[in-house]
Amino acid sequence: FRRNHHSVGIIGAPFSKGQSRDGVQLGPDLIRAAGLVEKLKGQGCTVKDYGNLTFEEVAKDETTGRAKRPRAVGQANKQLSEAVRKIKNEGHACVMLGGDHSLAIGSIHGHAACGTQLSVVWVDAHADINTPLTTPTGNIHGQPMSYLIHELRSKIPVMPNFSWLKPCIAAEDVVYIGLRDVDPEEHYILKYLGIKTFSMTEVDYLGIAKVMEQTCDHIFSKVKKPIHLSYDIDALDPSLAPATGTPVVGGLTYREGIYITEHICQTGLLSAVDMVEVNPKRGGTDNGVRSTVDAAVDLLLGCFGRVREGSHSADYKIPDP
Ligand code: 4U7
Ligand code: MN
Ligand code: MN
Ligand code: MN
Repeated sequence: FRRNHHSVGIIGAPFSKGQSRDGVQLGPDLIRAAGLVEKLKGQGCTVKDYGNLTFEEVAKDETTGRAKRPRAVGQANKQLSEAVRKIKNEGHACVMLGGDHSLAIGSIHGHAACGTQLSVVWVDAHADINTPLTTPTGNIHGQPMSYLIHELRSKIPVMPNFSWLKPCIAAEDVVYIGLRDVDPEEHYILKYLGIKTFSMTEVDYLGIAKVMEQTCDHIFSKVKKPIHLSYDIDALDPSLAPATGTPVVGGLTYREGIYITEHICQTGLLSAVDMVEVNPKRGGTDNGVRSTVDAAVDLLLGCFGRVREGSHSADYKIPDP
């Protein structure tokens, strides 16, 4: 028996200032235009679309430490945190459509603000755990985890528009899947905190089924906590999802990517999902953009009950002639 009555709340965050490439702010509307809401309803979900957040221009947003545009990123994430908290309090599984991955700061913070301790499953080519002092690029989309993890609290400088943010995730409650482009400083942090990681090497060695089994063993080893799935589309191989700002060769196949969502859905504990880093101004061709956006939609459908074997409603009967 499959629980297919997901109630889903969608929030769009057309924000791009966590990195420097134009276009990623178009993600939410593009993913909607590919039929996300209708397709979720078509598989039996109840859906409430909360629309897009609007972000104001921030003047004189100078770099602090090495982090670029901290005021804009801090302000946008504060707004997002409040929106996600509201959607969770209204009883929905929250889908956050980005936008760049700096938005995980507000999305995870707002999710955690509902009180319970969370597990985070981070699917990405990158670890996004640079601190504002280790970042090689200054882009905050490569840093969100460092602001969220309790154990890194003393390593984060004071930043403008970040005073609302308190760390809310324990290092032992995080699992990474799909890593293949990790900076040396990030690698040190991952080892230092003992964070569970499945790089593409482990995906190759174990296969995605064992990776997901071990992911769940890890996050359920103590109590069963709600899951926050943060899905960066660049986890997928660029042959499949080229329309993204920081593609890295050697990524997840479509089937591996979907399997992750099916498995997480089956736990019954999926509570919020981020779908980020879709950028239609990258990726070259129309086909490249379409394949990226379609993959993003399919991953979200997998999160909320779609199974490849097919399904039917409980009261279906074969018509008699
Ligand atoms: B994404 C990078 F240096 N690590 O910090 C950085 F390689 O959200 C890339 O995962 C970050 O796409 C990529 O800028 C951020 C870089
Ligand atoms: Mn990435
Ligand atoms: Mn990312
Ligand atoms: Mn990226």
